Amino acid sequence: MQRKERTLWLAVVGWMLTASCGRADDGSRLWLRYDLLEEPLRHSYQERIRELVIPSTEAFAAVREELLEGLTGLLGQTPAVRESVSQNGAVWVGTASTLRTDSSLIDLSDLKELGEEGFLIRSIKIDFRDVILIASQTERGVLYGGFCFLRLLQSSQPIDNLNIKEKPRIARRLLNHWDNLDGSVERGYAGRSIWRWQDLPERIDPRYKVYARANASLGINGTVLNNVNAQPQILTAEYLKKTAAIAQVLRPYGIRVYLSIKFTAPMEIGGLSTCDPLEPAVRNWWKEKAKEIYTLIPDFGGFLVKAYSEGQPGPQMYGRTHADGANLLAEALAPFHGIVMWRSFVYDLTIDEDRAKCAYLEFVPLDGKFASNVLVQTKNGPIDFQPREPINPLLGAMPKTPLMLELQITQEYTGQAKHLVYLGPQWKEVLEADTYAYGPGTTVGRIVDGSAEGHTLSGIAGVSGLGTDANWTGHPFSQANWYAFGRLAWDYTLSADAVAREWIQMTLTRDPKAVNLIAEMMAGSWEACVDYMTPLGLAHLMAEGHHYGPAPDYVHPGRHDWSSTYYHRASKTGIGFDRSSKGSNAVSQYHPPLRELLDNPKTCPEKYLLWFHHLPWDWRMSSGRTLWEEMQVRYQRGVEYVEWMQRTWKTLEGKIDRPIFDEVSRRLALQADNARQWRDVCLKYFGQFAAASIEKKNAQQ
Ligand code: BDP
Repeated sequence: MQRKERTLWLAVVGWMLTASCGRADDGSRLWLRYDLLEEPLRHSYQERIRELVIPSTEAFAAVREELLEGLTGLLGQTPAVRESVSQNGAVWVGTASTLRTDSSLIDLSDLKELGEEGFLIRSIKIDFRDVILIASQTERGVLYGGFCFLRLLQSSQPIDNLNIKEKPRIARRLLNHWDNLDGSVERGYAGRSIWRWQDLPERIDPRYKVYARANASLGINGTVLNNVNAQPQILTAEYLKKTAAIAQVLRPYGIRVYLSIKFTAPMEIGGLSTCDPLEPAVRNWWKEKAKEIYTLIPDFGGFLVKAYSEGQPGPQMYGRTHADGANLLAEALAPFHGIVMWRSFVYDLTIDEDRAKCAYLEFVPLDGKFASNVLVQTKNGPIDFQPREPINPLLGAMPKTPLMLELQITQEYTGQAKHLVYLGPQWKEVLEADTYAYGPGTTVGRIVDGSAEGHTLSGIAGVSGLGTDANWTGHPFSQANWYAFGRLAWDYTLSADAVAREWIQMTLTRDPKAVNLIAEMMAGSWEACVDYMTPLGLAHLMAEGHHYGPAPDYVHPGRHDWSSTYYHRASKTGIGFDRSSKGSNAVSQYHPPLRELLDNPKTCPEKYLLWFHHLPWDWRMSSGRTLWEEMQVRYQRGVEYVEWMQRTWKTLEGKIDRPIFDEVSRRLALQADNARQWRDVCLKYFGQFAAASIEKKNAQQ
């Protein structure tokens, strides 16, 4: 063989080997890998999916393309595309209007109740032929139905007798990017911003479309492109053109763009001398700006605002309130049906010494004062995305205002992209938590979806942290958090475990044993992180600035609420922040009987114990151990869980694509080191106080 031929031959053999072992995956395809299914599953699906009946119009282009790509990949053959059912095994896709013109044989009476985004997937017979119907009132609903159908195949579900009806519980399901215009990402751990502002609007990165598909596959229908610590330039004509170019790629996938705005924009880019929300010139500026935006982006979603918080400007500069500020923007957006998402993440300690109380004290008096197109966007807990927090007391305390829930997908305080921490269980804990606002059963989910208070406007946001890394999220398992956020935003009654299993099968492996093991790893990974970082209701022990490693002794030179010691208050007498009625009385911000439950250290759930109480080191826990012993057990338990994940993952060698397997192995090793470090640093630090207290007690005896 000639040298050239030999090289070619080797290349072909190499390609065949890779193809036969499955594609070496770098994670870039996310859960949209449509690799060939195994037999006999594939064959059974092929029988049911011989042809795809779908309109050839532009409105159906996205779902048509996705179904064709998905089915071809999974089944190894391309279904025939037709305009009407011609054989057994048809998948018939359409909206109420396209389906009705085709046949009067199908009953579409229940489509209306599914709203604009809902869909049904149903096994029916047409002229004795087996047909799978995917239908909705709108093309967007059909797209969601199409993705749902593909998910069934990707996760090996039976498709014989389908009768699925779904509609989202929450209306606005958004990602929040904390991306800066220079390409950096605040709290992003997966490379640079995916938005290539310098290339826009001329050059459209192909990843925008993958992003749109991935989000649409989950039902995410909006995205805030830029950081809440906003730069005013985003509202200049130049950047609005760039934004419009992104909007154009996302539109066919039902995703609207929104922008974070800076309150001083009228001064910084508009040349005004004030940004007082009651000033006519300011109101006019925003109105004109809204017109300009909607001329370029007719379906623009609205504004997200961080005001008067952590150095951001706000209406308070002019003695005005959050409501005055929000209503100024709401007035400008209203003619175009845009909304304002005004954040409640504020902690002005002149209002109260206890940071956890501040937002409630500022916002509750404003209930009823916000315009009807304003949502108050509220983090799940009262402080700031700690590994675990009790629910934010604002949830259930502003009946006249729709509250949008803000969760953090990017793992700022949970090991960033280095730790395997599946946040599905955290979000379930939040969404299922009972606020008791209108009696038992008033869960956070029911506040957020609007049902408890009768709001039609409802929303949920996840801070994304996505970046230019090939796998989008840095840690391959952080993809699962993006996935889980989207699925729970659509339907928060899904179980975290079910969602994890879908993701595993679509992304990593369909081997049932491997799926079980990985699901088990994921299930306890968040609780483990809580254990090795901040067990028993502790919070904010992370190093200042990067928020990664442990620094329980940290004291900020200027702000005590940025010091670890402010949060844990460890001393010889005990540990914890007394927020009971004898302390800061933050418990009073919760509804009874939750208030009383939290107020009493004997009934306060132990997971929140030190959040609400300052207790002596020998406080007796339900386990019979002292508080100090329990802390040691928890820190150790967290470490052991990570070491167990490491061992378990090793047993999966050969079952997971090599690059992903290696990447996860490396990161688990680092996580185990980090967990041990967290345990050792925290126990050593707290141990000094515990030991001193024990010595003192012994001396007294
Ligand atoms: C904190 C982050 C900070 C954000 C802030 C926010 O550390 O970078 O700007 O939240 O939500 O978690 O505004």
